[in-house]
Amino acid sequence: MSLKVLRFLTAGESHGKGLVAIVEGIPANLELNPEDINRELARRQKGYGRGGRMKIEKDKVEIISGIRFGKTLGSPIAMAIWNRDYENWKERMAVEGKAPEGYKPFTRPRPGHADLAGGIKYNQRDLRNILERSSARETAARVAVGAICKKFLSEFGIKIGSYVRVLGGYRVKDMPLDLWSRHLKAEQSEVRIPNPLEDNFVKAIIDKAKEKGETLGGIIEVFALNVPPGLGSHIQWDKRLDGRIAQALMSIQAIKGVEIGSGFETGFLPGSKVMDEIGWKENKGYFRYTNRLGGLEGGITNGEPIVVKVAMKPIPTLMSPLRSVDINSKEEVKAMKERSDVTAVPAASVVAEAMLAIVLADALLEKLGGDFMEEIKERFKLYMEYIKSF
Ligand code: EPS
Repeated sequence: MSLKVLRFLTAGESHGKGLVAIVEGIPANLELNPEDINRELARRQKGYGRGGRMKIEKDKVEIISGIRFGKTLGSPIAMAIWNRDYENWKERMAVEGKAPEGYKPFTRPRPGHADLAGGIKYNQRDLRNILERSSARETAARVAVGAICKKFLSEFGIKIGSYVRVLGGYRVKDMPLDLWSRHLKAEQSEVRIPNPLEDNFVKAIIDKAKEKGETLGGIIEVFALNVPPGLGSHIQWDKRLDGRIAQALMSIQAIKGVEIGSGFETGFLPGSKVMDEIGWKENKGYFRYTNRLGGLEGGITNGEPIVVKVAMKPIPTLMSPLRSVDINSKEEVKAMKERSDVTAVPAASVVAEAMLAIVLADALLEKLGGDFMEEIKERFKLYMEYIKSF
């Protein structure tokens, strides 16, 4: 399944020259400057429990095309994020020539990473050739694309946020806060949780895992506010927005579960405890008394916040490695280890925002059509008036 109006591709290896993204379909005359993108890239780099790499990188975007004098042109936007670490990998990642003297290919695949499956698929006996692209470093490029989509959505009052609910098996205490306040609190937290009192506790869990050579996963909640009803459609499987959101989020490295609204819990409840009753008020129009279905019914937005939970597995690179097999000798060995993160759940939270922003920008453009911001805004205004009168 792909996007309907927007298109984007990323390229780049983790320790190669850099990451590249091309996004097509962003309308003309959207105000955009590199700072809008760099802010998001910096957010992705944060998070307690990351390894040494984030001390090396200071991710900044270089815009190559599609923007002139601070406004989009409607043409493809090409972006590059250069890897600082490439300096240390130049010989080992060279485009031409041969591997340097003494270079040892990577032959001990890590369970849980793409190493072995990818090696078999692409006939690569140096599994680094798989690792380099499967690494979550690629998510920097997605965040750059997501930043543009967020900027586009903000022109229509649509806001996207996230926070961490579970990290390393610890369920953060539920806060009596609205979604946006949770997001704002998480922005202040090194582990992106909405309760600052628990920051040190969660950090201690990460420290302990690090001591043991372990890694940690978690559960993130990502949401979108002020999304108008009527995005997506019930009429065909690939038009359903819930499916499109799930696919986009599931495609993030290490994500193993996506749940919309109360998701799996709905299987344990009777219908009366699952459906969101409908109300209407003069100043508000239609509304729901609850939002258990996460803002989506029949694959269509219903005007309530879109709320999605995302489960991330622990990072597969373990400093106390698990059993594996050397692909040359076929002997039992311990899996390869190299610098990695203890947890990247807080960073994945920012990546999830980006992917949700991309899908929603696509769905809004699908709904409204148009090539430049002024006409799209006019159409949005008319559409919102129509909804009020319905
Ligand atoms: C990442 C960069 C990587 C890892 C991480 C994500 O850098 P390096 O491999 O040089 O340490 O920190 O990737 C993984 C955990 C993984 O399994 O691939 C980044 O920029 O987010």
